[in-house]
Amino acid sequence: MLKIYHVSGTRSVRTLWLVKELGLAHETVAMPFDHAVMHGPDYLRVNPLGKVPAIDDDGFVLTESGAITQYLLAKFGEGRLEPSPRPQPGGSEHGRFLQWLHFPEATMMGPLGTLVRQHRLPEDRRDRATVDHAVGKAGEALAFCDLALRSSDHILGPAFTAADIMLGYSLSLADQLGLVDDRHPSVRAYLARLRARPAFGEALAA
Ligand SMILES: N[C@@H](CCC(=O)N[C@@H](CS)C(=O)NCC(=O)O)C(=O)O
Repeated sequence: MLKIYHVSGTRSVRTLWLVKELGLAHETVAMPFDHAVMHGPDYLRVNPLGKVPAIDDDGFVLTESGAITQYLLAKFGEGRLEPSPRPQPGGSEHGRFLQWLHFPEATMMGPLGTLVRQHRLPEDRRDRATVDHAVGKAGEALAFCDLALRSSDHILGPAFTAADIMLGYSLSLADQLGLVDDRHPSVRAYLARLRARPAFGEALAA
């Protein structure tokens, strides 16, 4: 049975959302967002970095939400949640799919993570220059997404794909941080479309 190590509200939402969209049988191993648990001996045996998500697929352990997404699609997807026709590795459609699978983690989550950490600090301990820089970088990423979403319902066209799962989690976090506003009408409409998907709601509630 595919095991998914999950902490509510974190990047493991992406993995739960994906398996729910694909209808894959799985067991969710839920943990609290507690350093003592995530960096305790039991979980460090699964992921020596103490981070989620991690999956255990019949003894094969894999980390990194983007890699997990590609692995599960390749193993169980049969072309579902990929652009159609299924893009050939080495072709431009595949390249564009990879760009939008990885941009959300590689470019967006850095500044968003900085802002989450700064917001957790008492106001007098926040570093204004760090916050301003992260808000600026997140703003650039949001403007890029808004432009890309102006002409289509989903990030790669009319159809929902796994790239929307990777991106939707990051944009939802940006929204929680108050960064999505009137400058991002296409992102707002896109988030409303994604939030209407039962699998996203279930993953967020888990
Ligand atoms: N690039 C990794 C990042 C994983 C990550 O940083 N996860 C956070 C939760 S959103 C975490 O486990 N933090 C706990 C820690 O670093 O101790 C991925 O996409 O899976």
